Amino acid sequence: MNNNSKGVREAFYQRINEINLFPLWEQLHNLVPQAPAGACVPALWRYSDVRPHLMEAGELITAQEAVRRVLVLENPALRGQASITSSLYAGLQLILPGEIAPSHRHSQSALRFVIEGQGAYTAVDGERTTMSPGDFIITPSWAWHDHGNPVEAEGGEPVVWLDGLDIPLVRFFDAGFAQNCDVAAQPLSRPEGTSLARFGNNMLPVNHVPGSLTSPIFNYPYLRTREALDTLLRQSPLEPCDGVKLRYINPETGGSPIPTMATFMQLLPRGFRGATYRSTDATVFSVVEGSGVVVIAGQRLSFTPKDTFIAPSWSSISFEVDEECVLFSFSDRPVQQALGIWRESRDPA
Ligand code: 1HN
Repeated sequence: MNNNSKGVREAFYQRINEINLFPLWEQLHNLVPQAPAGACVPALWRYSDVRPHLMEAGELITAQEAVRRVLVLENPALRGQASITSSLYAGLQLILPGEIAPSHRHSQSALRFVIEGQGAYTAVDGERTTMSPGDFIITPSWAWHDHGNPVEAEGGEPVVWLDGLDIPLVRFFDAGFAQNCDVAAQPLSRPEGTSLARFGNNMLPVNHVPGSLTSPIFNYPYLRTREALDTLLRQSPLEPCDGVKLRYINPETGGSPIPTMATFMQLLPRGFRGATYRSTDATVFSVVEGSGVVVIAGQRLSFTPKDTFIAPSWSSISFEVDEECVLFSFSDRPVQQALGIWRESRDPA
């Protein structure tokens, strides 16, 4: 037997394994794949499947006891990791009339995309905003935040939103901290609407000094977004893959509203047959309006309003819809762009 026979090598590998070493040459192709080859797979959660379980959770535990009453959407290929993609977390959160989800803060940034119900609020750093379906709401890193659903004269209704957090990313860096507030509902220091008036009209207060990486707007109301898409649909050419698609911005920088997550809203017109797109940022979609089919890595997935689905990194994605559809989406794009590794490609229509 010579030095490079299989048995000799295996014996060598076993010996070095004892002291936590392995030979790179056996793994090089996996460590540096020719194209993204993550574990994350395409998946779709029908809201009609999830909602009964979420409402049952509402009978099992209060928001106060749970702190956050959430059913986590876990990628089928990443079970046990609280991850919808390798870098992102998503869950559906329920708050019932009369409940408070107590105030806390953490290094992880969060976004809320309101799915169902009226009358709940979220409070961030001393200001409340009322949540309506389709609103995109931000909780910056290390900002105190609590949620509530005050009982109205009519009794109120359950409110559900999609949470998106950068939990796996922060975990990767082992950089997470968290703290509970002494009071369930944080004290308020500004009337509702202050942030939007100050920062949400393509203007900034004249003496404003930017002090954070996160957008100073913390509720981007659906009504405004929807109106912009509707106008553009009637007045502008369609993009072959995306239809009409806008990205949300931090008005101080023009960059993403949250440093770790980009967010988008797009409108697909009636009868749209989209061209194929791919990008290195695995993307979570939430269906706001309309039903249709999304083809992800060759898999045809039918969607209806309030469903959530994901397109993994570098998987092909295209849309086929008969009725007008509106889709919210988010991804880790700004992180990849900051690192210079983000790529996209658009097939010719
Ligand atoms: C969190 O703070 C919220 O504030 C939701 O609503 C989900 C998941 C993990 C850690 C913190 C919220 C969360 C979370």
